[in-house]
Amino acid sequence: MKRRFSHFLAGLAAATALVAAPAQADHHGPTSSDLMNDAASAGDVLSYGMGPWQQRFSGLDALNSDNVSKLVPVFAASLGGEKQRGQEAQPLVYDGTIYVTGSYSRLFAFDARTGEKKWEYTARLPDGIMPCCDVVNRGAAIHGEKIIFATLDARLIALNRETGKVIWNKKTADYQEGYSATAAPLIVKDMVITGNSGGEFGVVGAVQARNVDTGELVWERPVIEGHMGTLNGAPNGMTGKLNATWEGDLWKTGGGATWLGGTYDPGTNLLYFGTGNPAPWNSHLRPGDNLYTSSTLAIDADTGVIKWHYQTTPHDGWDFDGVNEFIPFDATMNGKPMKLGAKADRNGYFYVLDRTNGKLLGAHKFVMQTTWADGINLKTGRPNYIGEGRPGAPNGAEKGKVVFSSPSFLGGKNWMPMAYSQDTGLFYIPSNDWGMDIWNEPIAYKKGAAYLGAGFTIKPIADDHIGALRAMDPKTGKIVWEYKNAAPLWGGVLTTKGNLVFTGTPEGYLKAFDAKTGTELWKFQTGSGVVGSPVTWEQDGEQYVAVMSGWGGAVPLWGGEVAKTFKDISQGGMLWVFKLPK
Ligand SMILES: [Ca+2]
Ligand SMILES: [Ca+2]
Repeated sequence: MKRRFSHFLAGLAAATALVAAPAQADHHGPTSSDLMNDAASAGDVLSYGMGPWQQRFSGLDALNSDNVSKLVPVFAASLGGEKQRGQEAQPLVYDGTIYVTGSYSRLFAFDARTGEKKWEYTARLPDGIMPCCDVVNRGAAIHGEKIIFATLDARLIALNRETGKVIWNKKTADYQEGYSATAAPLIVKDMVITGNSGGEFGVVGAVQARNVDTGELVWERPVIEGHMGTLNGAPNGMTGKLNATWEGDLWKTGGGATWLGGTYDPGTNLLYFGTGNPAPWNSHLRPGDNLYTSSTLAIDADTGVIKWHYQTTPHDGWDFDGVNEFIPFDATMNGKPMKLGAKADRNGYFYVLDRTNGKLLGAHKFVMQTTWADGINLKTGRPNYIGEGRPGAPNGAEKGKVVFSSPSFLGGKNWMPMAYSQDTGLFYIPSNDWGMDIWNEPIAYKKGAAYLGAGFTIKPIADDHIGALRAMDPKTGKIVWEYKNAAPLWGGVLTTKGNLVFTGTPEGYLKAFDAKTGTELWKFQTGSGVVGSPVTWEQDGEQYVAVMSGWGGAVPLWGGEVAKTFKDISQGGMLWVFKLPK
């Protein structure tokens, strides 16, 4: 009853919550309808992104811009061992327990009041795993008595959330072909929905829906045209049209990894998944738009059928990928209330679409520089490409013409999720200003080997910053405020009704900003770089904030000159929890 009582305390959607949660829910754990209600239930954090829209907005305001300067730690809990590296997870909070995934495919349960460890699960990983961009994991999903997470060898594992014992353990793809998995699963209608990683190895991006109780496959939708989908074990139609935008057999190793997972809109019953780069990176080897890479796909949650697509970077030649999260929001545009969705793409543009049909309504640059395109044509939906911005074709064994490109392939924004405030109507985008020298090389596909056909060196483009947290007005495309950070930002964002925006920095700080003005109001040094996503909830009548600390991710591995500048940041692996003093 405690959890439901907190609905009343928060004064949020109390009636809906009582109807949605059956009497036995407290005993067995959250139901699918509890998960749909996660944004309104202030006493827990049940899902990645805090609700199916993943706006990362909390209606709590006990902690606010007037008192956040007094915020202090309650406890810190170590993930221990020698396994550190990037800690990109978002914590979940339910029934007095904080669940957090760690690097190297680990899952921990901590007492939410004391920080004491309840249990720990470490997946046994084979030697040959091929994660491109650090041994990270971004979070788990709760359903009933289960907690579910993906592992670096491309498996999904469901554990009993009280004991940490395995309930089911399923292979989703073959890690020896280059598949891996790092995203938090999404639970919709008693199905666990996941994407896959491995776009640098010529895998085929796909979305899978599995029965949450058994782990059995319900449907699968490959995202590269020519491949067949399945539903309940039977063929369910080809994705796109064979060879329409791919030549020959290239679609068989076409990439498009759906490595970040997706969002869900109960109103339209659509899943929104971003798809990654076409493979190989060398675009001269694969003429055409290469659908559906570097796109947002709207997928029917019941059948896995693609309802619409919008491709942000047709014929991607820079690993701009396009996997970034698509966040549903409702707003009035041109005098009309509309069902919208927004995406801050790695290519440096912020897109606003009609989420019912994929129609492009706005596209705005959110970074300092885009050398590859001079705007997006709102009529055709296509970028105005700058010809000299594309790296040249190799000449025989010689590498092609080197071009300077901005953003770098690590993106105007990478995996780290933005937040949307229903109060300010602004998106808070964790972005980066940087470029790269990039060139193409010959390459042939070889199973389980890197399939790039390109080389690169990442470089700064500004004297005073790489990272920039930007408040974007989705109606006008105006940057309302920005906070500049020396190191590249690589952590998620949280915003609250208390007029607050939280995010972490590689320099080790968790910071709080005024949501309207961007004034920095509070910071705390966590001892290692913060690349996780903060959350907030209400517990025992007080508002808590939690975040993971632990520097890593793609920047230290692939960041070139930028990585050298920040090589002295200490590693870590710590859950930090904060509240106001009594
Ligand atoms: Ca909640
Ligand atoms: Ca990629």
